[in-house]
Amino acid sequence: MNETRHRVLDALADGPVSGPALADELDISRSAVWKHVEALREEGFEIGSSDAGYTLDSVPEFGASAVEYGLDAPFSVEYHDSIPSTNARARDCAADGASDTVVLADEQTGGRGRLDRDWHSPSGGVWLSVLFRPDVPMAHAPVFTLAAAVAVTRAAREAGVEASIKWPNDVLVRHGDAERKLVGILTEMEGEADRVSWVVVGIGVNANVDPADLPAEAEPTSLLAERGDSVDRRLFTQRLLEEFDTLRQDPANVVEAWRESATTLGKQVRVETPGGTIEGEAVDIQFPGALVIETDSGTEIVSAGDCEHLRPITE
Ligand code: BT5
Repeated sequence: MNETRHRVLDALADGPVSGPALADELDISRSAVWKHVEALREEGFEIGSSDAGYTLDSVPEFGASAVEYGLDAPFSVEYHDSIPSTNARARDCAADGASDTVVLADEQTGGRGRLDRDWHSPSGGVWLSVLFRPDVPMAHAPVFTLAAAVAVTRAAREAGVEASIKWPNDVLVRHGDAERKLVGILTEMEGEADRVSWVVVGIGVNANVDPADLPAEAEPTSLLAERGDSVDRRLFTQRLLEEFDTLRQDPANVVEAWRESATTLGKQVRVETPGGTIEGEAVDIQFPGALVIETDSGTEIVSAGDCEHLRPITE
């Protein structure tokens, strides 16, 4: 949304405000005011007009302007009702030179997980990718995956869902011994060794989605299923982006924040890494995201892999 339209919205929210007063305040013509008001109505804002002037009566449920309006983070949002993959689109935006851009969709038709796996993304989810250009070496980029996991966990908890993180990138909800997957995160990046050019953090949240519409073998859950009613996706997305914005500015503190939200530490784990399977107790996490595992034959430090929490062996 452009700057003037933002200011029109802010003035309407404090309204009623008359067209001429708005034109004066923003130093634009009356017909420009009218055009902004019409454009906002087209985007789903309900704007009333009476003798007293314009008033903002309601904000659209979801979409680019809905998320940008009232967002306390410097992202511009691009929204699609349906798109193959928000990560693919964000990578194209990166190639065009963009930054601090969020690509958001209601539905993805070709959503991707890690290792080219499918990510099911029916209508009703929060499928988004954040494109930004942090001033860090490539080796530090995994910290942004952790930051995204912390941000989405905090937003889920605020929405009343007791989520926690499984190393490195899954956000789960526990049901007794079972852990159900609520969120998946896929980070992609490009750059030179000493400096990242761009990072795309893709976050897929099963928000207002029926878990029956997701692959059963993944043992999925959703905010809808956990809460018993649908979540306000606009507010949820805003909280997620605001938390992520704060965390990305302070990479050194992300690991500590991650520890507070994670369930992996202290657990017996089995991690499938590119170099083989490692089993043992997960004892710590190290910047920018490596897991420290005590195995029978010593300490292993793992920077990537698929992690399974093992049940404790009872004698
Ligand atoms: C992930 O991969 O968990 C990363 C998923 C990232 C998705 C986001 S959505 C926005 C952005 N745009 C994209 O195209 N991608 C990102 P991984 O750890 O590899 O898990 C993939 C596995 O999770 C699949 O093989 C399924 O078993 C399972 N799965 C697929 N869809 C799921 C869903 N909606 N909920 C829970 N599990 C799912």
